[in-house]
Amino acid sequence: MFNNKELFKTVFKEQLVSRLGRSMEDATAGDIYKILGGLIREWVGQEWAKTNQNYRVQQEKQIYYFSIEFLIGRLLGNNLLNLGILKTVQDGLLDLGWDLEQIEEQEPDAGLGNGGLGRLAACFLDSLASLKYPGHGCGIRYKYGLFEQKIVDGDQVELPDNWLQKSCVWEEQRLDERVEVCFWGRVEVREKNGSPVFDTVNCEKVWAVPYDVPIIGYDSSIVNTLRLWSAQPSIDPSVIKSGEFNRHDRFLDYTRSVESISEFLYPDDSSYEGRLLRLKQQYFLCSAGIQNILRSFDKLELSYTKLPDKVAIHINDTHPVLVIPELMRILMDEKGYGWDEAWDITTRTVSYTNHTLLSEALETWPVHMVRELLPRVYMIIEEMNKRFCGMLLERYADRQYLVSQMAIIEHDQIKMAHLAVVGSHSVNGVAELHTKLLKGSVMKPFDDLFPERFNNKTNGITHRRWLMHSNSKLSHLINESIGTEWIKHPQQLLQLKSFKDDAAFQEQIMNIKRNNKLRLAAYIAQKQGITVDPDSIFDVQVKRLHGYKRQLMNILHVMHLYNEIKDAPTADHVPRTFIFAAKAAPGYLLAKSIIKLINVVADVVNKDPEVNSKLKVLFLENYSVSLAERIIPAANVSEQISTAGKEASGTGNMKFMMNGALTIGTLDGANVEMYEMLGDDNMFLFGLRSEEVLEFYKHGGYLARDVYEQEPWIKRVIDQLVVPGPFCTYDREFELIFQSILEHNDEYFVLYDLDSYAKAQAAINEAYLNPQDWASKSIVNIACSGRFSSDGTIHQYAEDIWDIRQVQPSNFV
Ligand code: 26V
Repeated sequence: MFNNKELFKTVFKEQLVSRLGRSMEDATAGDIYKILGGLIREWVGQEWAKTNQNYRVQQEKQIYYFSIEFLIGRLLGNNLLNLGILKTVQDGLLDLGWDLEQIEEQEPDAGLGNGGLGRLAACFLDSLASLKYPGHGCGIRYKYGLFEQKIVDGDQVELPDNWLQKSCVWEEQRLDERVEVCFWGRVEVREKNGSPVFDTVNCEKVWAVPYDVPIIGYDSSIVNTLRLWSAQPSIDPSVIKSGEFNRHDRFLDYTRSVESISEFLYPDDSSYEGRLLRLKQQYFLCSAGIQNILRSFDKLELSYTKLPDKVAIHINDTHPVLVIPELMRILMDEKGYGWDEAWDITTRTVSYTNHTLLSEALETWPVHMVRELLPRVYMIIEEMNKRFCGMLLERYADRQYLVSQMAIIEHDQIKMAHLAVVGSHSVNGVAELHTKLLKGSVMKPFDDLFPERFNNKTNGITHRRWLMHSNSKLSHLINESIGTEWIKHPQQLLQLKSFKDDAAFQEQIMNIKRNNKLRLAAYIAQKQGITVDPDSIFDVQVKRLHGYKRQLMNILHVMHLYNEIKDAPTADHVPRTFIFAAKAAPGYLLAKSIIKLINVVADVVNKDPEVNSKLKVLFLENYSVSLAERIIPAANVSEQISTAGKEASGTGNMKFMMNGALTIGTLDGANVEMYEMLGDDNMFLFGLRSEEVLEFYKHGGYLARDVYEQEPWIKRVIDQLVVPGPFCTYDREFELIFQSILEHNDEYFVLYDLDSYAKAQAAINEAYLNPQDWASKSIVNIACSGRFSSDGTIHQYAEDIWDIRQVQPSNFV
């Protein structure tokens, strides 16, 4: 059935009629998508059941990856690819008059994430299943994903992302596996056999209902599970009896407040209520997930002291860090363990990844909020803090300042990263530089105390989605040249290096790139009515909008190019198309202002006949996984230009590299490791190094105003932000940006690095003028990208942190 086109067509047509009451002639693209999705779900059902049954029977150790974000994007194409039936289905549909790509477009993007952190979780799930590791995701089934972005008059407008509107073909609701999560209430202490017992009474109960999404491995016969929890009202019969909900409006209030828990990803946290809701979400995820894990573990009928032998729990950043006190609570209050034993079990089970050093992104929660919402959990955190500080006091009698510096609770705030480090057995950074900085700065005293806990796991991306699926032509060319080994062993891509000077291969690579550019150009023409030159350099910066990522530096440089062309319209210029896509956090005004600036510059540049054959600027709205899949294969240049030391790793950098784009970048995050492989011949480095940035932060010595005064072209573009002219329609239009540079002294060193950035851009123009040489660099990039497959990363997590093993489906019962 899986690989027989004729059979596929017959079954497909039957299903269309029986399920939708439609004939092939009357079917819409939406119908085709629905039937195809349903068929795949049905086909994987058996393997899904088999995988789960075998995990249980063989008592394999399982890893549960807890994350507040899972940016999985669309699943149809990837599922077909991983099942090995992409071609059969593609051809079958073509016979029936449908183009698979068009059908894939019917699927809403599951945008349950914001950026790299959520996409990493999704890539990891793909690698776990493909490498036959027993690993599952645990997240929240947000009714609305990250907002849908529209650009109206150059401004970002946020609309709700109602991705579930048309129902999701992949998910399976498992009502029978729901669990109850408790909020509020009061803790009562009683004595039992001489020991205190803690009961939380009068709490508000909420059902956590799981929705399971199958995670299909590539040619692995493994189907793991992404379990997403949805909040639903739970009405305790005793509450109904006492007349609590006699009033209809109170019942509605309760229902509303419960449903809001899984309504939005990142609810607005500018108010107290918003902050509280985020905390509720985090505990909801942790409590539901832990209860679920323990319920599965109970089936093994083992002592809980064996939990770390059978279960690994990983927390993706600190959002799910309440798994630590929650596991402690259940082990002590419900399973009867004492503190020390519960602590040993918990810390041996949990591991943690840090994803940022930015102090504003390190989470803290006010004591009073946690104490009220989660009284028993708070008691446990307080006890953790007391014991930890006691230990520190003994150890650092001579350096008491370390105690307050390292405490979990300080100034009535709970520091979630400290809780995570103290309550887990492994803490990892996501690129070598990031881990080094983590150990040397933010976490220095913790690294001194627990050196064995800290380790590095450089991020990775799944080459199945980011090369095989999104750039199938390139993938096929690779197969033709080095065979298909690389698919299971992506490091084998290195063999491509031997083709770097092969003229025929170079031409094929360039042809594929040009086709991808044409495809993107068609999309741009359709969306914005703008024609772009496929022979111009496609220079791309797509990622969250943030000061440290320095989209501002990029657009200031574009303004400079515009000025240069206007000054000398007949001079030679290598044509460039600058492409941006980015969402800004709704409350981040500076970021929104940068989006506006990009759009204003785009409008001016694209409409100016003197300029627009040499320069084009595009801002593509609503950046998402599927848009990334369209843009990245078409890029010639990848902009990875963060202030050194700020980007923990970056994963977009790896995706571009894998698709043959050349990077212009700083020595930041995983760029450093890319550079180690690529060298100066195949990458365009510029700007401050992280040590230099650190030095400036520590000792000062940088004045943005000096650069502004001393470099005329820089002064000119900065002035253009506020003085009416081509980019500024009214006086001081971009004052916020202007001030961030000159009044707040350019926190991210945009002006400092601008000149060296411009020089690196000029070097790119030079290189592009030699197509053979450019193709050769592009080939080396693709060849070296296998190192950044998430398969390698997952093997390292499995061996060094989780201690899990690959299963053999051939041994399955
Ligand atoms: C969060 C926030 C929230 C408050 C305002 C400022 C701010 C800035 C950054 C963040 C990021 C939180 C964590 C995160 O998403 N880190 C990203 O994780 C990726 C996967 O490890 C990594 O590649 C990116 O470099 C890192 O930024």
